[in-house]
Amino acid sequence: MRINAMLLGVAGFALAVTNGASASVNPTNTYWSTNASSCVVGDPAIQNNLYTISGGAVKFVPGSSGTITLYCNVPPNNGGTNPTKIWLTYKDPDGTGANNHVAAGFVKLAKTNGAFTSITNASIDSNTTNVMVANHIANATAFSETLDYETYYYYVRVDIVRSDTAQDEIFYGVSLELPLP
Ligand SMILES: [Ca+2]
Repeated sequence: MRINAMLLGVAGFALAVTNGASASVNPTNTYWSTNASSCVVGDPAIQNNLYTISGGAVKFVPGSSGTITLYCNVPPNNGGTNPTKIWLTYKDPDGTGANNHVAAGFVKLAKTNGAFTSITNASIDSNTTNVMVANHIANATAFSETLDYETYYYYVRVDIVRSDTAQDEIFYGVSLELPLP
């Protein structure tokens, strides 16, 4: 029993080393990422019981409509290269139709006074493509932002908007990338 425990310990260590090695193979594409349910939901969606979580993704409670806003913290990534792409994994069953969509934008707040700035070219919207199944999109034009955590807080805002309750759009996750993965 004691030997088995020792062997398991060795196996666990070997696995950790393997994971560490594989993680370092391609370390530069993703600056930051999160699954949907790890973001904080804005209170209108909470007060109106609009959202539900399934498998780490966020979507509307059946029959409900409106806007679910999520705020996803982007903490400092020491050693990370400045990202240029925002990448969204989602489902928008009416494609370019305007009744339903998922949108994301990269935002910064000044540490001195909370002044809000949407970072130029760092917004994406599922209505720009007619794919109606689970999909991913990224901004076509690279954004240029030298991340400065001494001066700003950073986050990604995601809006899941639904007016047609027959459509079941989903927000799975979002990331900041360099270059386009
Ligand atoms: Ca749509």
